[in-house]
Amino acid sequence: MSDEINILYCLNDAYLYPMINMLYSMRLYNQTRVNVFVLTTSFSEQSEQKLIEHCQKLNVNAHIQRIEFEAEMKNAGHYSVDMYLRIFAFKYLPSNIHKILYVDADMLFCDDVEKIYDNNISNCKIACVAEPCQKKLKKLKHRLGVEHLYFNSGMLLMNLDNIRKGWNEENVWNYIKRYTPLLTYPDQDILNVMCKEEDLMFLNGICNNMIRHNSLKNKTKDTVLVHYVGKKKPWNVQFLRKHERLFWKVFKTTGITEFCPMKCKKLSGGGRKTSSN
Ligand SMILES: [Mn+2]
Repeated sequence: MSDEINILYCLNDAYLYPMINMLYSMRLYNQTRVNVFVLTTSFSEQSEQKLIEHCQKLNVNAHIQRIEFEAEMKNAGHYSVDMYLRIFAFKYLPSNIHKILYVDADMLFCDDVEKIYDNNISNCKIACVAEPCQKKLKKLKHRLGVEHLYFNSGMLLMNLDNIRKGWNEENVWNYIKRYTPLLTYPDQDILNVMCKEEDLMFLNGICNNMIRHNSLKNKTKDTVLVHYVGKKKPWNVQFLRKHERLFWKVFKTTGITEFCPMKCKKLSGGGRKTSSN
């Protein structure tokens, strides 16, 4: 068991409510001291207030850090620059933070966060979950020269000390500049390129159970973290599948009334670029 848990989000206003909901889901299974760090380029005052208010209710310490981050990088589709911030976590987070769990905001806890957090990562930089279909990624991996299992970057348990020893800002930028023309999933590809086999520890798929709205797959019973991958999220689909109904079941407990599926549908249809893939 840990004395305290550090959790990192990198996002913008569009993912405020899913993130708050995720913290509520975390508290259903865990009462340990939690520090939540938010790295953002564009969080509004209003979002900040809202987040702090809910973190107080949940007994979570919130640290919001606004980052000036102008990058000449591929900013494709529904991706935002905020998601790149996770790669620079080692630089922006205080040096007394040694271990942190980065999570996308399009996820929900279905079990105790410590089942992920308590993994011993002293000998690696990042613990993560491999994408379930490596065959489909063969070409992409070949193009990028990735030899290890291609991992999903939605959940990254980071050993920040080991990362600080191995990476620096300049070499990350060099990777980004060099690989930008080849990227499909921008920040995820970069992380896969930067990490070598020995930097990684692969965790069980239940630690990042990726489910697409259109797939027939369902959440496995022992899932710790469900990940709503793809563009269709529980808040912008017309019909909810079983694992998506879970999102709204938890949401009812937040007491938030200003976020509903229809409103969000408008929001995501407005051309706004959001974080999290
Ligand atoms: Mn995601």
